[in-house]
Amino acid sequence: MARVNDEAAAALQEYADLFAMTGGDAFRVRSYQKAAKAIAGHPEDISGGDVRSVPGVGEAIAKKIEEFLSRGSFRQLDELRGRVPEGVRRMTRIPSLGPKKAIFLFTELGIDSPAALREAISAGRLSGVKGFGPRTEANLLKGIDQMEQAGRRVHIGIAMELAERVIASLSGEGVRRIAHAGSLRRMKDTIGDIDILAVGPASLMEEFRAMPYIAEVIAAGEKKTSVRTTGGVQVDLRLVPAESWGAAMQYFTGSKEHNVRIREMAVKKGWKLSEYGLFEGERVIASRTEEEIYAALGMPWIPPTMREDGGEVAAALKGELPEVVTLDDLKGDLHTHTDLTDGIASLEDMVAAAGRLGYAYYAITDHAPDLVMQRMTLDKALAQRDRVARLQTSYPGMRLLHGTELNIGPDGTVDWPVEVLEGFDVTVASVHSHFNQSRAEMTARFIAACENPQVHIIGHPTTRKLGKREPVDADWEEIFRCAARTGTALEIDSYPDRSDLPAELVRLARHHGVKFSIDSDSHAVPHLANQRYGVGIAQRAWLTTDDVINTWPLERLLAFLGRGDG
Ligand code: DGT
Ligand code: CA
Ligand code: CA
Ligand code: ZN
Repeated sequence: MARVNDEAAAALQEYADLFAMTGGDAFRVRSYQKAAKAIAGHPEDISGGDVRSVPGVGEAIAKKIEEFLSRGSFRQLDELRGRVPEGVRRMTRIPSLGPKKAIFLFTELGIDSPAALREAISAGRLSGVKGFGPRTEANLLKGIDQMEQAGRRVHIGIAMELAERVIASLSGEGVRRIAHAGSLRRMKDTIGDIDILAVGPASLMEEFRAMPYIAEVIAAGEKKTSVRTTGGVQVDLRLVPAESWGAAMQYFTGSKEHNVRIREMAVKKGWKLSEYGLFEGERVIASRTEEEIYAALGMPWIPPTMREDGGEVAAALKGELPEVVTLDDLKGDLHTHTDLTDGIASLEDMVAAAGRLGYAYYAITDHAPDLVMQRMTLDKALAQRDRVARLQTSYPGMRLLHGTELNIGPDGTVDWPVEVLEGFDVTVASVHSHFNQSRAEMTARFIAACENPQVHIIGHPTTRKLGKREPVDADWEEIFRCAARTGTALEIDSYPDRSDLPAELVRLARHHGVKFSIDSDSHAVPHLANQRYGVGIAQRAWLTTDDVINTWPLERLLAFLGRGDG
């Protein structure tokens, strides 16, 4: 994935925020935001070509980006950064506090950071200030807590891209092995710090400390160096002896609870297990590969995603580890968008990218009319269906499915009538508003959606956004029972800040007999690759191909969707 695009997009987005905060013209703010989105989603590296070829990037924005590419910032951004302190910018990331209010608090009351805002609220300095009633104050305090918690962990998308960048930057001559371990290898949806192991020369540590992405060296030793990156994430790099590679990977992959369980077994045999190997006294029993270590303890190799002390060791000892679903097993994607609604790539570009992934089927599911911002109409949907049919002739090996992402209203109804819905090959129905309904109302809402025969998949079910929005409150077991009974699949939305359903709920749902769809929810070409995160969730929940409808051959999938003869 094009890293420089993300950085340029982030700078432009920051500029848009600052521009809005300082009273800039709303139309121009929109155009910066749109260009930032387009640059982030652009499949080619913008440093290689002309940024003017990105849709939505005109001359003025192109100049800013070119300056950014040459020196890491641009004049107008520097100027606004000078006017708005860093702490005030962090205040805008408090959920429920917009840029306008943040700048108001700064200019009127001198509040210049989230911590200062918390103090001001506690000291009652905001009482009587227009627009800041007791309820708003309570929401702000909650938002500050949420932000601080989120600041300590990052979602897997950020961590994985950073780990790949670090590994690429260190993979020079003399480095014989380098890989990530820890919670990232176990594919947890949030990551505390990134653990990287390497076999290489001692000079690698020095090289690492000099990398441009490093903001602070926390600890520098011969065996381990810990740093904080410019993005605020901690990375631990460990040099390990070549002959201990397997033992080190096993140890530092964790989880701690899984390792405790494994070590107990070694102890029972009178052996010792450490990051250097499995030993009987001084004698090495196994150390080079993870496979040898697990084998010596009487088990097959356990996939990292299952190493959570959730029964995997007992299952492995009995030879009953399930064969969990892998990325290669996916035959298609059932939830994707185009520029007809809020995607940024055309239908043709999205389908071409799906074709390159070798999919057997691919669904286009733009939003239905309820989300008024998207300006969808039946005419547009039908015109898109014609385009899909024409495009199909160019993809003999990949079945294009014309679908839609429906909006589940507060009462559980969806935004097109039955006769329209029958015309789609596949429908995903999701909640996009009214997140604060009571548990009973929310449960009834999902159950109504599942009971609708024209709803095939419930999209991003909890609607959480990591670090931004809590999951909705609902009786999930009740909903899972209903989904199993009605043959409604639940989505594993692979977009990393959603990661929704989360693994614990997937595991619970599976016990009720629910089927799942691992979808990318792509809004741009590079997002298609996010499927790997959804597969991580599925593995953490022990799903096999039988549980995941988009690993099935086309015929079986169509039968499940009630579109069998199509
Ligand atoms: P995180 O960073 O909070 O997302 O989670 P992890 O699992 O990456 O935890 P971390 O970075 O503290 O340690 C990486 C792995 O190293 C951990 O999963 C297991 C192993 N490890 C670290 N400290 C200990 C320990 O004191 N005992 C054992 N058995 N294993 C440890
Ligand atoms: Ca870690
Ligand atoms: Ca660590
Ligand atoms: Zn959605």
